[in-house]
Amino acid sequence: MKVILASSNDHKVEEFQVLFKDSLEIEKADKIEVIEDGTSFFENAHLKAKAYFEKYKKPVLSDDSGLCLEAFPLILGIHSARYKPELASYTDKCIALIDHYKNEEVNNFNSHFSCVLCLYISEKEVYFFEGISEGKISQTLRGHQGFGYDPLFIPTHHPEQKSFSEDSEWKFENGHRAKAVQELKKFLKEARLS
Ligand code: ITT
Repeated sequence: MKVILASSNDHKVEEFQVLFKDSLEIEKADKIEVIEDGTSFFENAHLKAKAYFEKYKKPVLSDDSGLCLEAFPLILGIHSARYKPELASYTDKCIALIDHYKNEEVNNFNSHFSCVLCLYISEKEVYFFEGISEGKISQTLRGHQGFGYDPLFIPTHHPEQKSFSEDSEWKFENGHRAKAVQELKKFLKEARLS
């Protein structure tokens, strides 16, 4: 099956191209500005997929994702892309987050990444798949691979406790996006759509 990827984040596109190597054919589309005012990753993934479907009238795959902090549930989560817009780079945003933990004297570094995919085949065929990575927020920036908040995130199950940015290969195979994609692939196989 061929799907339009409803994302303007090149890093996500790159992960999807690897993850769907032998199942879905991913087509990039011109960016559509979507107001992500849903109250969950599911609602925002749905809003993005619907907007692209209405324009292109073809099956669409969207991704809404983010980093959820146990100690500060309102800071990132579904707002992850909009944290401190005055800071130009994700390096600066990550440093600001580390400082936030220090300033608030909070030692609960538990967190998780969530990724929700929405496969919008038609108005009546809309499916969701979720993947979660559990981990901790690092107190220093670690590594140079990946994107976004990867340098801050140490996944619980990494055998050497490397951050996503120190081992993006591990992330590609075991991360939240990979898990959501596995669910989607299972669905495609069962529905004989792959
Ligand atoms: P699209 O909506 O066009 O797909 P976006 O970057 O705006 O692109 P989101 O609305 O889903 O995507 O924002 C999620 C933000 O959370 C994203 O910009 C990153 O900063 C962060 N994020 C999501 N997944 C991540 C990952 O795997 N690693 C690091 N940061 C991630």
